[in-house]
Amino acid sequence: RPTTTMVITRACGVTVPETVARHHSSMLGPNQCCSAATQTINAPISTVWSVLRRFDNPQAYKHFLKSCHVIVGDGRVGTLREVHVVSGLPAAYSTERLEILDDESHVLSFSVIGGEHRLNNYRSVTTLHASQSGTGTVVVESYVVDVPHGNTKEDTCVFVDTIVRCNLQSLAHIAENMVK
Ligand code: A9S
Repeated sequence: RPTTTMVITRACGVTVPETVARHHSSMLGPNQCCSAATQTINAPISTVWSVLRRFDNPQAYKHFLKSCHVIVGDGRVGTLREVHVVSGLPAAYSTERLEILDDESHVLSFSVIGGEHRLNNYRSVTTLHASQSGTGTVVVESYVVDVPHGNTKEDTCVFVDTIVRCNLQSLAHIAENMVK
């Protein structure tokens, strides 16, 4: 009986272990787009996870957010938060629901359920993996979102990819500073 099943599958443009691939694959509607980003971090999974898992404190690493208030819930699945956005973005606030929080597999997912912005039905999944060297972390974040009226899939992915990449770079800096 094999002890490891590290089968690698492509999901939404990135290669991830089969154990989490299903989380990164979702059905796309006709007017939706999806993409994914990865980030290597020189810090253990436990350190990265300790920052990522805090659904009540996304502004710790998401610099486009200026505040977050939990509306209902205690940080488990179903918790709702309202995040307010810094000025300069085509958005004011967003209401978001925690969909998955798996402390064993290191999977977090949230969906956007309302607010004042253009990213309707946004849903992302973030998973953590051991890096090749074994001492670091690889983060994979994929998302699906409706293409806003008047925009193309390409425009939408460029906009969202920019935000996601900024967030992952910031997560890397914070986690790396925690282990220095
Ligand atoms: O928060 C995330 O993890 C990712 C994204 C893409 C968040 C986007 C955002 O919060 C803004 C930053 C405000 C940009 C939403 C929901 C809409 C925006 O227009």
